[in-house]
Amino acid sequence: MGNLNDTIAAISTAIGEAGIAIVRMSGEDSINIIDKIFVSVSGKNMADAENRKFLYGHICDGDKKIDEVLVVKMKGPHSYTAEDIVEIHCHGGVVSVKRILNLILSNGARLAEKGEFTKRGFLNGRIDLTQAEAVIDMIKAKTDISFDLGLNQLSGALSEVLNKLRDELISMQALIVANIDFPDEDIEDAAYHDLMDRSEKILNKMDNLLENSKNSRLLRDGINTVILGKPNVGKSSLLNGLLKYERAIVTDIAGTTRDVIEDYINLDGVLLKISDTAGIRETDDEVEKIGVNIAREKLKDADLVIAIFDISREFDQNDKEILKLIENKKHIIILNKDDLEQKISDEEIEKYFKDDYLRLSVMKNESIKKVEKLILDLFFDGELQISSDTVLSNIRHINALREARKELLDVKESLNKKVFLDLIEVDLENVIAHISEITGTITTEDILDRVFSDFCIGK
Ligand SMILES: Nc1nc2c(ncn2[C@@H]2O[C@H](COP(=O)(O)OP(=O)(O)OP(=O)(O)O)[C@@H](O)[C@H]2O)c(=O)[nH]1
Ligand SMILES: [Mg+2]
Repeated sequence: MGNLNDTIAAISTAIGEAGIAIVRMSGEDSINIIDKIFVSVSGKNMADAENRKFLYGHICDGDKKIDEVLVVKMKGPHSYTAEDIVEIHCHGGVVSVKRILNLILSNGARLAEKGEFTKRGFLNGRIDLTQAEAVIDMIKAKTDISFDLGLNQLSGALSEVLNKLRDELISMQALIVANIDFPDEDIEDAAYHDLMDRSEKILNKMDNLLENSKNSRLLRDGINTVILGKPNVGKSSLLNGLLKYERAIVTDIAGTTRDVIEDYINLDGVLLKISDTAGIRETDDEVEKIGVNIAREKLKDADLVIAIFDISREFDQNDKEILKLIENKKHIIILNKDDLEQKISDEEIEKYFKDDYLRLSVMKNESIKKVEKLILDLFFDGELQISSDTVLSNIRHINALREARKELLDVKESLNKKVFLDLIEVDLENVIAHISEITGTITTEDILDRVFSDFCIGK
């Protein structure tokens, strides 16, 4: 990604018809560039304009007026990127923004890459990496809860928790350094004891964070739900019922759904990312076969599987196969088509499903409500509070903290065995590195690329 000395520009609002749109620039040349292309009605230029106050006028290419605009500057370091920023508020729609952007680019700015404005905020030390990630989380949030998680993270709440952990680890390290090669064995013994105590306390904190992260990850990213069943059991009917509109085609022909159909459902504030799949059965039809394989693939990442069985048909090999597929997955079993004559015997129901099922007809509104309630109960015990200290929700953070925890367990083990302190110090350094990776105190181009490639251009 480009250096920090050049000036970047991008359209920051969504492209399309709208009341207004915003084009912005960041970098040391921003104000020079705007003064070449902006003519204010008051005659003032942007260099002399008051900080954070709009000037009204026109963007002009020589004598030609490009658009009527409002322009504001935000001098660094008190800006989003911590650099000089200029925003041009112009008419919405595609023509105006493109004309203005092109004019800016031909006057020396470079087109910003994805997330580059936020990345500059990070590289210039205004925010840490978790705060930068919070920005994209908020933009992509589909529920109030996931938005609030982002807002909380943006405030630096997570950074504070992690920095504290890091400080505690660093003070352990200081203690080690002070005691390496200490001739007095009693003092050395006390040091091992003290270090053991401290690592236990830190491990507890890590465990709490990881435990809380289970729900918050689901709240942030949504519960990945896959509907599974042999053909014609009512999978697409359930999807439509949950979505409250006819998203998928429903027919009485087995094998209607062939591709995976995905959509989002906001369940009382909880996001459900739901996939309706092709009915699973042995088939010679090549297209259907691909669909069946994709359905099996989908299962791997599922947080929840809703398996549907049709009680108006015989219980067969395909059904057994589906039961096997969901064995080790968090699941809900639906015995569907309760309004029709039952063909599965009571004995079979008892044998294969015990009492782990909902018996209903997905065509009925009240059934859909039952399914919704069961999903929420399964994940949140009916309680949908995110506790105020639940702040770890990003899978990158969770993985790094897991690594840190693993290394700290090794440290504890070594302390127990009274391994030489200088060796323990090396392991401790790794724990600290994993924590620093989360906030971005230590980072690599690779991590940054991954984080910012998720952004849109202009943010
Ligand atoms: N009587 C009755 N019919 C149902 C019920 N649920 C679904 N159906 C019907 O069963 C047929 C199949 O429904 P779909 O929702 O398309 O089933 P599917 O599992 O998605 O089928 P494939 O996509 O072919 O795998 C349709 O004719 C539905 O109207 C139910 O509870 N009762
Ligand atoms: Mg279907």
